[in-house]
Amino acid sequence: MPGRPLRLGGAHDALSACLVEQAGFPAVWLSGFGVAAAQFDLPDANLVTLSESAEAARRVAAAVRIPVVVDGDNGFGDAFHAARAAREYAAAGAAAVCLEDNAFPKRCSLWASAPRALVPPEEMAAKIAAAKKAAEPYGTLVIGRVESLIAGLGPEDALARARAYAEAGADAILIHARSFPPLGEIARSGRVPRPLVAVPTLYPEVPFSELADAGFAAVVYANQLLRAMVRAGRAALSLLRRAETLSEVEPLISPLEEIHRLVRVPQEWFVEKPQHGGNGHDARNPEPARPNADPRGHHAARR
Ligand code: SPV
Ligand code: MG
Repeated sequence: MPGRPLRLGGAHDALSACLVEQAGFPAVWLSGFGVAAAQFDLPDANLVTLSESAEAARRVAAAVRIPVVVDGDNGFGDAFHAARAAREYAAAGAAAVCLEDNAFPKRCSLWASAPRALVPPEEMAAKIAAAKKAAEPYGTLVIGRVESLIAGLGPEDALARARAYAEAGADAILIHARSFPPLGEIARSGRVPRPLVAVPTLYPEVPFSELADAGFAAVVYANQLLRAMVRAGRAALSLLRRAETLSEVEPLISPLEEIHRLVRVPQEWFVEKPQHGGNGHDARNPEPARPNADPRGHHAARR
């Protein structure tokens, strides 16, 4: 009987990664799409540099204790670049780095009609091997990501690439897809000799239990938090633009205390002291203290 896949919550910065952690996800996916959109207002097309992306990874890894899986896009070039990227992410504290076989510059997999090209499988296998060698001393895993189904190359190409990347040293294989049937077939075939990862953004109707039954080891919810934040933010801003008092907006926004707690302000600095004789004010907190609050302001260990 297959086990239950690990659910990875997608984040785009340190604060969103904290939300993922506090929601109870066992690991966070640092989304390239999300970092480009949220931190740079850019499309997901290799416009964010390795330094910028590694810095984002460093901030996220410092902010949470759950493992951080960093989306390393296509490794920014050939095997030399992939090795450097893997080392930078590993040094930043990534538990795993995911590298995809899109040619540089990449086009986001979620764009239905964008022109796209994959690097040849042998070249990608060499990139995976180089990344693995660079990441290994840090204990960082490498996920090989196959884009054949996104690029219209079919399940046989996807399977051949998955097996080649596993052979080259990938610890897990992510096969991206527009729809579930061809991917489900590959997963059920049992012919990929590594744990399989799914990103169901484009087949959201497929139940989690079906992904589990097909044998997936992990499922990435890559951008749902970003999209939730955009929708919630727009609703609050729309009201804010018209409101007579700020109080009208309060039901749509988090209490200040919640933000103070998220960034670990010492509780005694923001919880109101009871007035002498008592004024009936209830200074209890709206939610429990952050489980990973560290009095030194940083985390000694993350994994
Ligand atoms: C990301 O979150 O950046 C991903 C998943 O790579 S996707 O955007 O679906 O390609
Ligand atoms: Mg990405």
